[in-house]
Amino acid sequence: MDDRNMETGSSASNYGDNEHPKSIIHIDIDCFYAQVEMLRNPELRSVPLGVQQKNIVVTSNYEARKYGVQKCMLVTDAMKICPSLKLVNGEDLHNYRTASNKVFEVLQTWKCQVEKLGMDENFIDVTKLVLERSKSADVKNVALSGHLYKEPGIECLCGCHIRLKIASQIANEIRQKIYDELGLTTCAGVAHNKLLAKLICPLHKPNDQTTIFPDHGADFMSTLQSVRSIPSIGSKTTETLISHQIITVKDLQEVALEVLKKNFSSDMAVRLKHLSLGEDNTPVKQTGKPQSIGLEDSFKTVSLKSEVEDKFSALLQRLLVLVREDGRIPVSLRVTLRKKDAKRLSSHRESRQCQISSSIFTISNGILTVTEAGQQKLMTIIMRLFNKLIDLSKPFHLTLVGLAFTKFQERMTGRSSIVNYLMNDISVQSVLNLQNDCDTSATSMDYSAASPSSSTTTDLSDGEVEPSPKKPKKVNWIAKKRCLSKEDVASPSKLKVGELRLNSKELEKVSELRLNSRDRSLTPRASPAKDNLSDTSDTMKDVAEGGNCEGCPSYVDKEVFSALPGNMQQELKAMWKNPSSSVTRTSPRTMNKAKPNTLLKYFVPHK
Ligand code: DCP
Ligand code: MG
Ligand code: MG
Repeated sequence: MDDRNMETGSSASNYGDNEHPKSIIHIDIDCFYAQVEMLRNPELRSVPLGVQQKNIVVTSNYEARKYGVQKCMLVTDAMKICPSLKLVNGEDLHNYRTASNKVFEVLQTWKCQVEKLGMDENFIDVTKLVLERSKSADVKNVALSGHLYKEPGIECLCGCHIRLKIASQIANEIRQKIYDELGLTTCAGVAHNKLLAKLICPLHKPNDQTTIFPDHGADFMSTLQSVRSIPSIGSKTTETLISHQIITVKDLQEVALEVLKKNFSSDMAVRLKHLSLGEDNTPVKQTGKPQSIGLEDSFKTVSLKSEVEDKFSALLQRLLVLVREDGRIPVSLRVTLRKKDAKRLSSHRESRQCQISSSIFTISNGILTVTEAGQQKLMTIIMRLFNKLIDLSKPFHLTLVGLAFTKFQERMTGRSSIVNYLMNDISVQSVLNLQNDCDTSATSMDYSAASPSSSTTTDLSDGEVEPSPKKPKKVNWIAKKRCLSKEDVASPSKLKVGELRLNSKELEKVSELRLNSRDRSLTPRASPAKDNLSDTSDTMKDVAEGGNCEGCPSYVDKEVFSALPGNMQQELKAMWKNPSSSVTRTSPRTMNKAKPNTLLKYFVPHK
């Protein structure tokens, strides 16, 4: 990276100075919650509508916006400026989440990388599609769809103007399809990177789209009034920048890199500079299941432990609904607080998390459930974490509490581990993720930082995607070893990988059947649920009792385990007893060199 380039405002190589090969579309649904409500009740279409959460109008339809009803306005203020405002309660997010998932499904049909950002936004990398079309279309005469931020002075030599025009056509098709299939109107931004695509998107609202060419990136960025408008610049960075009188994006463009380096790491300083100039090289990362599922509740002030407990209890109830919809078993819980602090310019959250035993959750008729006792157990864990964050011997004042399940049961060892094939629910997850093929090596920009905080927010931050499993032979092998009942036949563990590559609907069905079969094969757990506030995983220690599966972790399918050769059973038990010396950490490469008489000889390493 050449610092001189940064200071003169020109970009450096890997941010793509003269070459702008990518075509990125950002889609944002218009007045999202309000549109969902209007679809449910078409009478609301013609009236000014506000969606209320607590005492805030979290969004309003465009009819209400004509009166000046803005997002996140107090209900009292909104009613003052628009007495005819119709309010609907938007605290149950279920319908919004369903609509959000449907939009994501539509976007997937373009066979491009799609990254979900919050509930109503998505990035689509249409680079390949644009290249394909540019071969067949009369590219020179291709027309731009929608608005252009600014007419170009000269054509960019890399040909990006034509490519972005093609991308704008694709954006229009995407928006049309979302409307035709779901009845939702959207806005789109088209650019050569995610940063500009997102920021240009709301330029013409609603139901419209805008394209920006790379040469106008820095110019457009200089119009942004606050550095906070830049996604990935969070509250802390904003505070630091403001304290150095860097308030607008233009300020950030103009400040010397050396000044930034005094206050941030060198990498961060350079990145801030690039962002201010509209340069961003983060990839569109295919979204899989959310990395965490959480809820927050904010309020004026809470100073009593009993009140905090009530807040957490209410959040937990709602969170358990979300987790049930998700279907994965959580193994880690995070508690977040925001302490009242008049001195700080912006909010500041503190969190503590711990592992939780998967045995708190049970699967009943294919549905993830938590018993009354399990819920109490979770509340005990939550309050224990709370006690770690707050010194109860002194008064405290909180303005926000949050709860999130941050990790889910997943394959616990290397790809080649036999453990993977013994885990009932895990195989379901792996099958469901066969279609997710993402580049986990690249770091993604944290666009969520730009989202305003609300009275109640849903943290469905996407990110980590499980690696696709590659285990046809072993899956089949285990299947043969099992004595199957008739209804077990649809279980994915008995299908060849070819059969596992199903469409999403079929996958859902398979998942259901799999969960049912898991339900049948799991023994009741004798050991009480336990949580572990330390860093070590207790999931491995979560031991089920009884039969010849004694000593196996509870996620192991007993039926499968008992079908294994004796020495393999022994080896697995030894491995579970002492995970640190586990053969499962063996890399696929070294597996060939495994000693005779280890369980590894039963398996063919992955290629
Ligand atoms: N939302 C929320 N709390 C906030 C901001 C938004 O609960 N502080 C919810 C309500 C919105 C949805 O998220 O409908 C999407 O947020 P947007 O910022 O995209 O706002 P809208 O989609 O409502 O309006 P726009 O047409 O401006 O995109
Ligand atoms: Mg929106
Ligand atoms: Mg949005």
